[in-house]
Amino acid sequence: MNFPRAFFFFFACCCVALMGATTGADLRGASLRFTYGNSTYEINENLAGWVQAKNDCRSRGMGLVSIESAEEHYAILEYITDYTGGRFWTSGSDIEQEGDFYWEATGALLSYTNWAAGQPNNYLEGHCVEITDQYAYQWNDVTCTDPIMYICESQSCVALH
Ligand SMILES: [Ca+2]
Ligand SMILES: [Ca+2]
Repeated sequence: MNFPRAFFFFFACCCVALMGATTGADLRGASLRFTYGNSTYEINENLAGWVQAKNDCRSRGMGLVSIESAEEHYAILEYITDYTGGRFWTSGSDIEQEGDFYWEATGALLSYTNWAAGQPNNYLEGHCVEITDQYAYQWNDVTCTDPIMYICESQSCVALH
């Protein structure tokens, strides 16, 4: 794919996502919205399993959050550490191949990680990645059906060029 085509592809995908985000004004359970860099985030206090959470983000033109840098991780932490005992889904999962964690929302393997000590440990078939107060808001792989809060993310077109 040459550059202009690649650019158009990403631009088009991104703008579709953005349109979804701006026209889907339904903020069911979206308790807090904030931006960092070129992304908009919504913290949802609804408790949902990972698949349901993913679908809820998608219904609003977003995806579960994908965390690509320490800067992004700590930007998000500024907003979630108020939730004492809080647990939050990310889009991270190794549901397809045990041990190969990827961001479901982007399709990319995890590059930056912030696993809690001893994680991921696949305890109780943990295939989905949460950020949890239990481990000082570091990452943990847990059972995907656990009903917990979740963070949606959408990227603006500016992010990709
Ligand atoms: Ca991100
Ligand atoms: Ca675990």
